[in-house]
Amino acid sequence: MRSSPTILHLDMDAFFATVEQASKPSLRGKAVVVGGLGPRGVVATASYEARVFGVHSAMPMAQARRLAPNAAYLVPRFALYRSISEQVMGLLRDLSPLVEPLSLDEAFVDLEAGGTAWDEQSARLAGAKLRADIRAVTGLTGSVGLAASKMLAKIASEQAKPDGLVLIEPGTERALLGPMSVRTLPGVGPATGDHLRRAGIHTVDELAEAGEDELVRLLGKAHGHALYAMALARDERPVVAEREAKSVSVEDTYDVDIHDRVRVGTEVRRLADRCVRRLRGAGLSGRTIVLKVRRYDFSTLTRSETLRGPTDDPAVVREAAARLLESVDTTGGVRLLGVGISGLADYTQEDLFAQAAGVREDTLAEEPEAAPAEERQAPTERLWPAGHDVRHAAYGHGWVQGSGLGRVTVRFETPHSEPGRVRTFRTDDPDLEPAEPLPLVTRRPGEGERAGTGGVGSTSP
Ligand code: TTP
Ligand code: MG
Ligand code: MG
Repeated sequence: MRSSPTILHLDMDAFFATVEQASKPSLRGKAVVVGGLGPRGVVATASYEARVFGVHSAMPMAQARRLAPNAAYLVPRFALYRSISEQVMGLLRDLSPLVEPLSLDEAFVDLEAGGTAWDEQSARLAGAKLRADIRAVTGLTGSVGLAASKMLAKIASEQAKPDGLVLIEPGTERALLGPMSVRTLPGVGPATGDHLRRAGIHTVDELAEAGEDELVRLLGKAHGHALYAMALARDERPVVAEREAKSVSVEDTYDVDIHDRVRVGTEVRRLADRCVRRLRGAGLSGRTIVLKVRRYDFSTLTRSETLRGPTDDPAVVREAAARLLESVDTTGGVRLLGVGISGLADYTQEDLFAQAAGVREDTLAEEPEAAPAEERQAPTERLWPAGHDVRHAAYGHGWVQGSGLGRVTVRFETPHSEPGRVRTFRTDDPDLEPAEPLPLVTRRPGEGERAGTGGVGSTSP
């Protein structure tokens, strides 16, 4: 392990919610919940003001509404979050060629590889400057962790939240980790956590005391071995610039061509399950399901279907692959079958719309064509998703605060205005139209550094 804290981990604070607060002055300092608003919607994230009431990511929306009835409830605007994410990742790439994004709002950076930092002082300076730059360019706050390994850098940024910077001095790692829950370590999810708890292991110190042999006995060779190393704060994983895998796929070649259509179907199901296992193993989900079929004459076909959101649900992948197979003629026999998933993402929870439409992991099958319930009831009524931007011919730019019963309520304000006032219109008002999000930061020449919007950083509890 390196001897200087030159691995940086950045994670934006309450990312989706902070973006919404930055674009909507009336929501700054207020409880904001972003997520799927359908009957089975879940919370994508909550502003720190809403977290005080116990609202958190992945919680059913209905429960969030009980806990924080007065919060603003908004539908995510992924395109906007993506464009801001690109700005942030651009700033990270200015620090080093070795930037490893983990999700829209999070990445590792190897500062040493970029020549940006080589010791504690230069690392701290680089981290502080990065936070200021992010603030100036996006108007948002992010938290920074600095340490000599990825594991500790990520733990540090968690401790720094919100709107802070924490540096873990090399040599202090074991003392810091010791009393923490085993769940702090990468790769320890709820299942492994339970397993360890039943063996009487709660803290990282207890993990280290159990010893490598015991952990291998409990968790298997690969996992036990890796976890023991983590417990001793040994983490040699390098920062990897690009995620190598743009897709995850599995395939099988058959010694004898398969002619039986039922058998082909069974094989495709098996491959779909294997592919999902691999996908989940990598902590990913994906949007596009690809079926590959090589026929008796070596002609190879691929068919793909793109879902509305990423999934890692075996039932959804199985069904999509089966649908794709329906469109392929296999009468002459097949010699190879493959199932792949591309359009990779870190969060299944991004699949909020599918969840709103009634898709649940492992229980229900995805119906990509099914419209949300509201749409089915009122096919002619225009949809005004809560939180999305609109423009009114007379009143200008605003956002949808709510809609229903043929009415839509709009708050007229922009990222740089005072909190605005609310007006209600008929949903078919010809003066009202959907609009693109406005930039969060306006830069005038020579004024780059004071371009932040000021109120946005008010996320401290
Ligand atoms: P996180 O970085 O995990 O959370 P956060 O940025 O909202 O809050 P924190 O200050 O604790 O970092 O996730 C980044 C974004 O990803 C989040 O704003 C919304 C989205 N997301 C989901 O859609 N579903 C989830 O389950 C999680 C955890 C996040
Ligand atoms: Mg975050
Ligand atoms: Mg994150």
